[in-house]
Amino acid sequence: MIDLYTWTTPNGRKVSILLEELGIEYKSIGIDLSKGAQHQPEFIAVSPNGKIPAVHDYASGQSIMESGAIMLWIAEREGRFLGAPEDRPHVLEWLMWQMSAQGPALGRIHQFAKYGNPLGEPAETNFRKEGARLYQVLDDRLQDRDYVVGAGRGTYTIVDMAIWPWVSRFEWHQTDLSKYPSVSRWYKSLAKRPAVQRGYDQPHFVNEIPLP
Ligand SMILES: N[C@@H](CCC(=O)N[C@@H](CS)C(=O)NCC(=O)O)C(=O)O
Repeated sequence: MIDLYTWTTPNGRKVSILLEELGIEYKSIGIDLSKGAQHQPEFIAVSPNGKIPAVHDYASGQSIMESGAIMLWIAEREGRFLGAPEDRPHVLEWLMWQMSAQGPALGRIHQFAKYGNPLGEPAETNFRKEGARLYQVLDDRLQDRDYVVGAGRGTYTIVDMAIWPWVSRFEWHQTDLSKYPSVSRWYKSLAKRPAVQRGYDQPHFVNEIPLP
């Protein structure tokens, strides 16, 4: 049994999608970011950085924060969604790409494009350019594959589960997915997975998965 501390955001949904795909028993605990629940001492005890997602695992008695670390840890323990052994370097490289580049870059665009907190020029233009560049990197990678990592057309791994929830915010970062046909194909295909749909609705339903 796992407690998942989460909210209706891309980083939280990465982990709920993995738990749903694995069919592991878990309980979603909503940390309402708009009410400052992430700063409460009881949450900081689980997630010292004060951000969701975090999990507490009853089997080992351990708590862990940081979505990428949580995904690797759980997938390794279950021995699933990591691809073949030879895919390991690429699971790591694309997971780190998501954590260090795609997520933070798109999150910065949300600040001015969705929340209306102006960053001014040239910062806004530069952030938009970087977002577009990262979409193109992903589109190139997916051109002749169904999943980001793995031989041939690829294998469904935690990498897809980590990247997908950020793409699902394409309207927030004002990205026209038709400019990235391979990303669009991959995104729509994953959106049909029942586990992705259930994971998207954690810790509660907000909206249907947006489709381009
Ligand atoms: N690198 C962290 C980022 C986590 C993160 O930024 N979480 C956001 C929600 S998506 C959050 O908790 N924000 C609350 C705050 O910044 O106060 C991860 O991937 O887990």
